[in-house]
Amino acid sequence: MSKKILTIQDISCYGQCSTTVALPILSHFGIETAILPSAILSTHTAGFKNFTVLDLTCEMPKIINHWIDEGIKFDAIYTGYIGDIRQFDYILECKDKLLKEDGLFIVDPAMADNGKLYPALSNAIVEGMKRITALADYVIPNITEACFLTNTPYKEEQDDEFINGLLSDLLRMGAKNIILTSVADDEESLGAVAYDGFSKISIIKEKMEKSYHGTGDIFSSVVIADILNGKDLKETLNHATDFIIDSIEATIADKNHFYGVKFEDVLNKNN
Ligand code: PXL
Repeated sequence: MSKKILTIQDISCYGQCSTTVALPILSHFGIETAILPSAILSTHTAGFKNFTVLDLTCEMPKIINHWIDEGIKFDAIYTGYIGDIRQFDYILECKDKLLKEDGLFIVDPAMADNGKLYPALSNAIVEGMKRITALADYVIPNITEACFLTNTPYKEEQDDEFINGLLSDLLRMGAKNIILTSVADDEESLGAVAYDGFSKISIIKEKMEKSYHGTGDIFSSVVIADILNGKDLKETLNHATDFIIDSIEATIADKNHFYGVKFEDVLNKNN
């Protein structure tokens, strides 16, 4: 039977990130989706100026209460970009009241990259992300987000001590499984590491010459679909990293396509 997921993140109306990538990917891999939108933006906030934002915090309790009345329950909750700190209480209410007892609470703390918070976000969002990370069955941060979550100074050079420190700090905070992205062995490589406190799985591949916005959301969506479909974690990380590489390859020749990747071409080849 197909699994049912609730994703809580923004709708960036244009720009191929958050909800507009999570839904098609999860559906493609056979997961039934529901959304609790945190905000509606005209575009994402990285690479576009003068974007508009409609905060949807006030609508959240109404939607949640209706679902509670209807007895709706999910196999997983997947949180992404959150623009308002009041929403963390609602996320935790969803976890308490809408998630099945054996359901998975999965946090992608989509808030930062390349050493910096995304433009519209404040440190209060980091504190909220720490709260939900502590309760996560899976947390999927990039290195920058892991640094913010663990109060570790960000640095470009990575070594085992730095990566292991981030993984063990996240585990100590309460996250049960960590999937750390943007991990590299050297300047020519990039990949992800999964850690559950016992074993560490690293999948590091050749780094693409260009990076694109939205690839973190795509990576998380593929990983989450695979986890819900019962795939083994090594296979999952291989699948998700290849999916990103193929999406970048499908995009790179189109110079006008600066805002995201053409993941649709890759979905067509993934059955
Ligand atoms: O891809 C993460 C993301 C999601 N939603 C919005 C964003 C970003 C990253 O900048 O701006 C609105």
